[in-house]
Amino acid sequence: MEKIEIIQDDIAKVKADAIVNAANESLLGGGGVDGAIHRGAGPELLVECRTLNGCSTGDAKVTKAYNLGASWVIHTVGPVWTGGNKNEDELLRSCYQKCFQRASELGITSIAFPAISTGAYRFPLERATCIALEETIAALKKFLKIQKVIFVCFGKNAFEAYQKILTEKNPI
Ligand code: AR6
Repeated sequence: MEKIEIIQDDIAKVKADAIVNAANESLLGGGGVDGAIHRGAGPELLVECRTLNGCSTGDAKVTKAYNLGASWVIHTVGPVWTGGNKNEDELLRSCYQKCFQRASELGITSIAFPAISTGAYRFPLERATCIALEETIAALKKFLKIQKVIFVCFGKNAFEAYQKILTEKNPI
């Protein structure tokens, strides 16, 4: 799976056609990835976000990326982890599916993801990473135009979890 790259960085610094934002349903900004993306993009991003009427959990909406090193931001809203009985797995799966669908509609070739829901929303990291990689492997078979998927990890823990699980899902 040479189309999948795992790096340790700040997602707001990554160059890709689209950067995925781990947003909330208001789409009006927040902390973590959302804060870094809004700071990096500049205030025009919030102006555009205000026109979108929010976003449901598990869905994804597109804006321009303004001052970021990307053409587009795909805002998705991950589920808040409340123990696993509130459809959290399927909602997180849906985030990745919708992001790839939007990427395909945009006709882009590269996309960078953060570890959606694993920060403020407390989704267990390894469980979320399995979902992220399963959906990515499926999407790369479906959307042949996408050449590069970059997972941007914040810290060594996430980086090592992604590397381990990618090797398990794709043993060669
Ligand atoms: N670059 C890459 N990864 C990051 C960065 C960064 N700059 N900052 C944090 N992470 P989170 P969520 C990692 O909380 O769990 C916001 O307030 C972080 O270590 O950004 O989906 C929104 O507005 C974690 O592994 O997103 C929502 O209200 C992962 O990115 C809420 O947080 C996601 O952490 C969404 O929570």
